This record gives sequence, structure tokens and C-alpha cells, in this order.
Amino acid sequence: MDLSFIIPAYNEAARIEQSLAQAREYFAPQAYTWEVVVVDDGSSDDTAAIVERHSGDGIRLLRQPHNMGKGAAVRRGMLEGRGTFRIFSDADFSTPIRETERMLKELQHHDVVIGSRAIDSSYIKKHQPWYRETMGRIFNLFVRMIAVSGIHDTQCGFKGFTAAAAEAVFSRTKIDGFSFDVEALYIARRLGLSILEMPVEWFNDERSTLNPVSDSIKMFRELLRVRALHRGFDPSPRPLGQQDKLPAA
Ligand SMILES: Nc1nc2c(ncn2[C@@H]2O[C@H](COP(=O)(O)OP(=O)(O)O)[C@@H](O)[C@H]2O)c(=O)[nH]1
Ligand SMILES: [Mg+2]
Repeated sequence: MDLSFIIPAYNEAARIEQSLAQAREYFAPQAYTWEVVVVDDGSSDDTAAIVERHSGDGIRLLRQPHNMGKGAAVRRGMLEGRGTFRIFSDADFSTPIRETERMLKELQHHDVVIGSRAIDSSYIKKHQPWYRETMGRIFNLFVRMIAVSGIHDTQCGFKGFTAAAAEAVFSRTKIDGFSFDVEALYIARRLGLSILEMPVEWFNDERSTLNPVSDSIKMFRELLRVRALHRGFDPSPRPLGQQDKLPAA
């Protein structure tokens, strides 16, 4: 399997069907092998049922036992994905799926490639509301001071990893919420992996599952924990994940 395309989904009944259709249309003609892994995060709406209906032929559904957070959902998809390359994307495809092509190219040369909205604003075709952009800038300023220097947008929901990088990073992440991106990059740095911040197109979907107040507070709390969580950092190899085991004969 060449590519696992992972979609964390929490109460996405209104958007997921269209995204799955786009994914199918985009991946069907590709020369590589692929799977789309939707991780339903204990949605209280019909998300799981909708994905179930579309599953098969490359689309599969993983279900979290209850709502655990985007970080936990992405970790699960990254570790259960079988692809040589593993990309995760927000369910609303604010970064269009066609950016997969450039990301896969860059993943030939880097362990981790992260989509970015902060390098070149000409890529932003539809902006987030001004307060979300401002909050994002402030958050990223703190990220650079506290956890990972030199990266301008850690929060874009479109990132890719080689299988080895995905294994090494997501077997170590502990943050279940929205600051997991920062933690993942922090770990990647400590492991000495190469990280490329790549500008990607962004067509913001104004429907948001984030609460600008309560989720921001949670994200700051998580951010402050990143270093402490990895104080006794151990860079030695981890036990092999499921996908590294030989398939049963
Ligand atoms: N797993 C999980 N994913 C979530 C949660 N909240 C949002 N998401 C997912 O995170 C992604 C980004 O959410 P979105 O509402 O588009 O946020 P925004 O575009 O940053 O305002 C989507 O794929 C959501 O389904 C949650 O509590 N758990
Ligand atoms: Mg969105």
C-alpha cells in the first residue's frame, strides 16, 4: 500500500459524504495504491453510518469508543494505516485533496511535510475569520517560543509522514486534543527527522467544530505540557506497531 489518507471526523455528517466522493474521484485514476481511513471520533450524529455506507473499495472506517479528541483520532489512523506514506486531512478538505500530489513528491525527500498557511498568503483562497487567524498567529508565536522554533503554522489540518516517521512520532504522542500537531512536531524534531513546511492552498469552510474560547484554552494548556510530557525522552526504537508485523500466513 503506497498511501494512507487519514480523515479524523467528529460530527461530520454534513460534510463527510462530499469529501469521500472527492477522495474517490481523486484517487481512482492514480497509479499508486491507496486507502482512505476515516476515524470516527465518537460522533453523536450519523458520521459513522454514512462512512460505513461508503466503505469498501479503498475506504475504511475506524471507530473510537467515545469522543477522545482529534489528536487521539489522528494517532489511531496514523498507526493503523498501512501506507508507505500517511497523510491526514481535516474532513472538510479546506486544503484541497489535489495537494496530495505535491505532498507525496516532497515526502520523497523529507520525513515529515506539513501544510502551511503562513508562508505564502497567495495560497489562501478563502481566509479563516479574522479572529481565528489572529488567534492562530498568537498560538503559533507561543509554539515557537515554547515548543518548536522555526515553524510558522503548526495547526494546518494537512500533514504527511513517511511510514517510519508516522510510527516513530505517533507511538510517542500523548496529547489527545488539538495541540497534538505541536507535540508531533516537537517529537519529530527530537528524533532528528527532517520537516518541511510547505505552503498549501486553503479554502476555509466556515462551519467549524472548534469553540474559539474553550478550545483555545484547552490548546494552550496542552501546549504548556508538551515539554514536560517528554522530559525523559527516549529516542530508541519503539516496539513494532501492528502494521510492521508479518501478515498472517
Ligand atoms: N477526532 C476529533 N476530531 C475533531 C474534533 N473536533 C473536530 N475534529 C476534526 O478536526 C478537523 C478540523 O475541524 P474543523 O471543524 O474543520 O475546524 P476548523 O476548520 O479548524 O475550524 C475536522 O476533521 C473535524 O472533524 C474532536 O473532538 N475530535
Ligand atoms: Mg475546517
